[in-house]
Amino acid sequence: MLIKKPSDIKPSEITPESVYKNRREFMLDGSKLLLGAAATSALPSVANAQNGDSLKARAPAAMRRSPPAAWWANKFQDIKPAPDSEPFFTGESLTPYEDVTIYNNFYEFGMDKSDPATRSGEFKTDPWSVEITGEVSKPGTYHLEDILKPVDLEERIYRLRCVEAWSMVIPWIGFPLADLIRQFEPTSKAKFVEFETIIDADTMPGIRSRTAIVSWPYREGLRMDEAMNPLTFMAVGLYGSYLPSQNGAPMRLVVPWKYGFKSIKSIVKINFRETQPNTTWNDLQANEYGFYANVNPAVHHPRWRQDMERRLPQTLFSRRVIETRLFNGYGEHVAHMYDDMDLAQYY
Ligand SMILES: Nc1nc2c(c(=O)[nH]1)N[C@H]1C(S)=C(S)[C@@H](COP(=O)(O)O)O[C@H]1N2
Ligand SMILES: [Mo]
Repeated sequence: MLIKKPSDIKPSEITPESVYKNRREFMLDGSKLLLGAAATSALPSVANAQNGDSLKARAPAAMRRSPPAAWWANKFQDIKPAPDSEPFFTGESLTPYEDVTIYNNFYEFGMDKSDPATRSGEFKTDPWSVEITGEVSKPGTYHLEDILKPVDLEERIYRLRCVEAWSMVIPWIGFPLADLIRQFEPTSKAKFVEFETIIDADTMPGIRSRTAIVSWPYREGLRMDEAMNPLTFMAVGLYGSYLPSQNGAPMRLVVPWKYGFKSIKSIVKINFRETQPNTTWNDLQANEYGFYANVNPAVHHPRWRQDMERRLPQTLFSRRVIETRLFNGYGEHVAHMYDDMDLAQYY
């Protein structure tokens, strides 16, 4: 996001024609994607999935993904479907599976939108452990299986708004971050939570790249009340099945009222601290990317309009540009956390 001047932004990021073309290219060259032929051939049924469909009705193609390890299959047998009211559901139509899993930002795999899908085939998500450190009574290194044991999986349909002015509607599978945090019993000194993404140079070509702009690991953070908010979600799946690598497998954060860069992927470390952590994009360019990063049409960004967004998918025939809402439309549930803050100063 950072180093691209407007003149560097690829047409694929701004024109509906190119978005459409990229999708066609993918469909014709599905072999490059490790999704496999089965998933590709079943895409149309998923692309037509509607918000009101049952979880199973949405899932057929995604369901053909094989689990990262055997124990995942059990965990995914019992998923509570999304309710039919806000904020855990939205009446807007879903962004098709193919767009959600091909148009990605995951710089560890490269900077082009299609890189995460085409270059993550070697990425290993099992075994996976998460290190819990800092202000908690139960620090340690935990297997993901053990972290997931006590949590109940549910589906949530959320809007995702990237600071680059595009947005999607995604049916996630996961559990509230609060359910994970409580397991480790934070102390009264825990005022912030810091997250880190894995660094695996062997399987992440973006990390080996000499032109990478991020100093790894990718880091993000939340204030404790934000982390405990019922909307803050840890996703381990989407469209009824296991999370594809390009979307942050095996476990990634989803904070629907903040710009997408807060929703850190493939988490291996969670640190509880008294002070506000440094975060990747804020370190790189503080005037463009704040720590809070609440979606806010009134806070200007030097390179992308923040009062409008392109809702994906777009085709040659429909360029869906809609108004961006304060807190991405979730204000009723989150605005109270910022009552005494100037949102223009703490952007
Ligand atoms: N580790 C890591 N997490 C990341 C990113 C990244 O480059 N690396 N990109 C962020 C950005 S800018 C966005 S918009 C979302 C995109 O999530 P998606 O590809 O699942 O739609 O992931 C976020 N999480
Ligand atoms: Mo983003």
